[in-house]
Amino acid sequence: MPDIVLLPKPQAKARAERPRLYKVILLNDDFTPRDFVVKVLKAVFRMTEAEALGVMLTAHRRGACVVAVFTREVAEAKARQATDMGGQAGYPLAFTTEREE
Ligand code: TYC
Repeated sequence: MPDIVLLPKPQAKARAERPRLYKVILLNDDFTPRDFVVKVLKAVFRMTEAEALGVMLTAHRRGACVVAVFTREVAEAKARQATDMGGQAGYPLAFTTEREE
């Protein structure tokens, strides 16, 4: 049996920290048709008709609704893509992102 046992140097961090998450938020407006909002939610966020309808109605009634949560890059890309779909159709539809606490 050896007298001295060499152990591997402990790592500063045992594993990587979890990445911060960002909410994508749908904002209400007075001009974008309801069915267009539902179409965008289904296309960009892969929601079912019922899910998209629920999110759209919550934003319509309360002013805003959290759509989903992603890492920062994905949240920003999806918010931009969804906002651009509205812009290309001539609507002021807007999605924002917000860091989760
Ligand atoms: N308020 C819009 C209307 O009455 C519909 C709408 C809902 C628009 C949700 C945006 O995020 C939104 N036509």
